[in-house]
Amino acid sequence: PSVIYLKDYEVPAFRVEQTELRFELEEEQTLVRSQVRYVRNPDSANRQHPLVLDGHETLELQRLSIDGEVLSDKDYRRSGEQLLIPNLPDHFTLECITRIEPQNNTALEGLYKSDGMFCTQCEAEGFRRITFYQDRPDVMALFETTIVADKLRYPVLLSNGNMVDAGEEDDGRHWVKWQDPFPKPAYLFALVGGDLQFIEDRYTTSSGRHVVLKIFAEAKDLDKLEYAMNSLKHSMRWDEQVYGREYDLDIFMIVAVDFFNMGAMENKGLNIFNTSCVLAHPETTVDAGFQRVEGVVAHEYFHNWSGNRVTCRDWFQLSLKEGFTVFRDSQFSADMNSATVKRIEDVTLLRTAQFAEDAGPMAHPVRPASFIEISNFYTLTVYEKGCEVVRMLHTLLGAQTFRKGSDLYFDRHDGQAVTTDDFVQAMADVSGRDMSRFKLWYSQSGTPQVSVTGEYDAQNQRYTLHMHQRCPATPDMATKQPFLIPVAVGLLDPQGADIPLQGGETTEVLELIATEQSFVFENIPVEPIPSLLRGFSAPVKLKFPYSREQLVFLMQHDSDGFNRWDAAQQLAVGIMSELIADHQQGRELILDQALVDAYQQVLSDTELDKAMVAKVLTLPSEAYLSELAEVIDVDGIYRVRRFVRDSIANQLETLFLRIYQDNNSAEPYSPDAASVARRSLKNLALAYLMATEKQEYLQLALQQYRQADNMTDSQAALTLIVHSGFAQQASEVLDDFYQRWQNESLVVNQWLAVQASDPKEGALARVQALQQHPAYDGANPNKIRSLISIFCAQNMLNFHNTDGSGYRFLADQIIVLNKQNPQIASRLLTPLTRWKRYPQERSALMKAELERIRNSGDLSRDVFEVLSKSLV
Ligand code: DPP
Ligand code: ZN
Repeated sequence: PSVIYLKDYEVPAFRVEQTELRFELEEEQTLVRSQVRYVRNPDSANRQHPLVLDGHETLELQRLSIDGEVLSDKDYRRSGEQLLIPNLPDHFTLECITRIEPQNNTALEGLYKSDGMFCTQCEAEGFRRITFYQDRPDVMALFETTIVADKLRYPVLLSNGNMVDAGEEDDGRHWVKWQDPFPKPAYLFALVGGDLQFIEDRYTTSSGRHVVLKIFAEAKDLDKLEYAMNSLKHSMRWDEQVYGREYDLDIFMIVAVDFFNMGAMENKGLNIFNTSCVLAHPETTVDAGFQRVEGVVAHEYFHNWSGNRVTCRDWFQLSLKEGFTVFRDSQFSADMNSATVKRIEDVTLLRTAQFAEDAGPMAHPVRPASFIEISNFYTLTVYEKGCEVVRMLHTLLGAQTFRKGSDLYFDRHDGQAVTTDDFVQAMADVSGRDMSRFKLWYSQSGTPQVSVTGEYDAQNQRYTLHMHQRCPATPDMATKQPFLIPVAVGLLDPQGADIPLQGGETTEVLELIATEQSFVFENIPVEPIPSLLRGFSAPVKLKFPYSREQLVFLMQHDSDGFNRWDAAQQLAVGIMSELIADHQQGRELILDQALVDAYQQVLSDTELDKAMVAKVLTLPSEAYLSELAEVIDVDGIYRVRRFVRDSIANQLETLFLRIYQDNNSAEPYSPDAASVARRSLKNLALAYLMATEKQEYLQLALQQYRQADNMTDSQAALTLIVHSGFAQQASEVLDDFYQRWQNESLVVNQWLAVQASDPKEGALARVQALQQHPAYDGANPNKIRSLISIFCAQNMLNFHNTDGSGYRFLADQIIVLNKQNPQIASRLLTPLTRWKRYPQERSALMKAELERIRNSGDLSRDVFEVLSKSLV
């Protein structure tokens, strides 16, 4: 497989004026006829250039004609994934008929079948599995799509834009024609054909356009669509109010499908969603699921402007739409719920998973410089770090100027395919700032590290912060230039109040641009305690030599909610890291009372937001501790985390019981922020109580399991019981849960996940047995994720079993999936790619499995790329 470089970008030799598609959907085959009007691109350097079309090897070419004249196979050349047609006039219409087999498409890219319905996924390069086309985002065209299918089996036939015509044929088939008035690249094309039901609503935009909203699903899921509909309406209003962006068609549709590689897809006017990101009902969906639906519905809707109206020039620019859109959806979710909690959740994901990506073999900049398979770059770096980069622009420019910049960006580039440079240029133009140093965030990989020290000069009432930045080498880039790092800072006096800074503000955004830099604060009457990187103002690792007392002080007093939580994290991480070292040295583990006291204070503070209390009292995860470790000590991390959890549980037992009882309300379920907060605190208390392993708390958990009127409470209890040492009860509730929910596919996924993450010995055998269970389907990505990915990512002790069985198991799965669904296979590889972070014994076993996959035969581009980078 060859490497594709950003530096080699060339404009397409031809542009497309119009794309007409006709699909005949049948059981054994689908015939696709495309009629495309091409014009030679005056911007293309070479006027003799052939037309280069992309087409996957699975395409069976039946007919090719130009302006009505059929081409013979001497008139074109098919090589690999490309079809080249030389000697073309400047204007012509190419007709192409291909035969494809969606029913046998297990990769779930292009046109495929999910549970008997036809659907598509064309981003990034799926359209080439439908017909021969310039499958690149800078080729934008008007699409007209006719779909023909059996009326009884496929009563609903959908595509992008507006439905303009429909009819019936004599043979029981019917047809529908759709027209999309907005030019778009092929990756935004979508088609759906199936026996679907829908709910319908209406929305009037701020300028008075009436929009019909429809959400489609299988009949059995019709009662789970209301929350997504409300989220959609909230998103539409929010985008008008916050970004001045209105919807632009008369209809907006969402379709829920069960077999889907990603979360959802923003196809113009016809979003296609993984059921897991759209279905929600109190009885079957946990709180986090509701929030995910709200966030993903918003994300895909927001893409209508940041992605569709203004799209990417090439796939290196993916973060142009993804980073910006993740930023927009995170602002939306913050507005709809608790901003601080949302920030904590986003930063937790970034610090555990994105920082690990930056420290691993697949490290890449937000705008990668090269790739072998673009599907491998739908990453935490492009999405979450890309979001942080946009957030830094927002922080540096302020909300108002940022909005001017986004307005300019949308106005200037509406209908175009552009680059991240164009985005930053709009921000530079409205602010008058030179953004060249800032742009290093797009081109340099790795997580910058910032060390800070403070110096107080009492005589001159002057406080100085000395900062130093460095960015470790990554496999793709040895040396880095200093970044522009916005560090939001506040200074606390000994009573915990913010000291007013220059201009009367209590938070100042310092701009660290050099390797070493000092920042001076004048008129500081007492030695302050600094609150650094407030709101996590930059995606960096920041170190300041706080004492434990100072961290406790910040936990109690910092006016920045995020930093209060972060102080608790730093305190716990510091204590746990020491304990891990003790464990390695065979010393007795003794928990620093400071942590218990701090937790007790937080639990007793009735003023605090419950969601915050639950976040503060959640110990750093095994994954986060692993990311922070130089060499990952699997057993040490696991044992120490257990020890700390159990010690806290035993010491604060009465307090946890009171918290549990106080928050165990009998009110009917509601997914609003306050109720979510109450349940999260209650279930956290139950988790600590269960850690004591006392019978009475098992009874409490069983009671909650039986009486819960919602999935959040019943699943929390289920997980605690199954993961506890009470084997008898664990197997009873597992059976009961399955009996009750076996017809709800998404709930069954939870049932699989609870077992896959059970840390008790023998987990691998249980996972392997579940693969044979009727509830499992090895072709469905959601099932694979719930069982295999959860086992490998969240069952540390069992996956990393020193006999190598976990690694061997994963490699076996990848070898099968490599042929069946390369995108999923490649994602599953992630835990093994981190082999260099583990001690010799484990790392050798992991590496051997990577090598075994490499030698297993034909590798997909997806798996090949990740393997070859990991085995360097
Ligand atoms: N469907 C993916 C997303 O919305 C890729 N565009 O992020
Ligand atoms: Zn997206």
